Amino acid sequence: MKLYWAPHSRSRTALWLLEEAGRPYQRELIDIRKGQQASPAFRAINPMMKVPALTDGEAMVAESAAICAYVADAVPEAGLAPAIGDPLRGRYLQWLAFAAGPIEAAYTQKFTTFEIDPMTAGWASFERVIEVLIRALAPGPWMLGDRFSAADVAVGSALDFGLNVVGIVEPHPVLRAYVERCIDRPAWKRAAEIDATG
Ligand SMILES: N[C@@H](CCC(=O)N[C@@H](CS)C(=O)NCC(=O)O)C(=O)O
Repeated sequence: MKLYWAPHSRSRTALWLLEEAGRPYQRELIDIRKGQQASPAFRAINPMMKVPALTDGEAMVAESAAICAYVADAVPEAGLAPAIGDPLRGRYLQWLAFAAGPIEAAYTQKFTTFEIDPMTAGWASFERVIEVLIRALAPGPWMLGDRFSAADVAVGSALDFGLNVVGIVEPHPVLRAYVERCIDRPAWKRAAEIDATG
């Protein structure tokens, strides 16, 4: 597998997942500050011209949550995804999609402060998204209870960003403790080191 990435970007989520998976992978830097995401070669991999993106032989996948799902399924021995048929698979897919959809949209609403009827907005509201996460994480330690999964990589990355990077999420004790558990994982630390040093 090869990860196309840029430091200090959403690539961190994919890096963390690949480090959790533990299978050797290659990295190719796409310098988004120099516009390399617009090259024809990279556009063929991700027409959105955004990192991260991943190739695996002839397979191509972009979007952080999809990369999490792809790698978790590709490396089953890492135990990052409940198997098809496992009842936990439902909530697992839900939280992966929740990171990509409602959390991203809620953050955008918070940044830009636009008003929208919660019944119309697919994410309802920033407040409801955060409340749902607090309730889901209260039993802990992970989104699926005792079981760590790729959904934690997607949700944990988003919550770290909201709490620690931009500070738009209030430091509720449940959320803070969850992010601390994420940050404490060896794979997180390796990803952070790669992100910092290239
Ligand atoms: N929905 C995408 C968003 C990826 C994204 O926005 N990447 C940013 C960096 S954080 C990027 O590549 N920006 C470069 C550009 O838009 O030119 C995902 O979750 O992977």
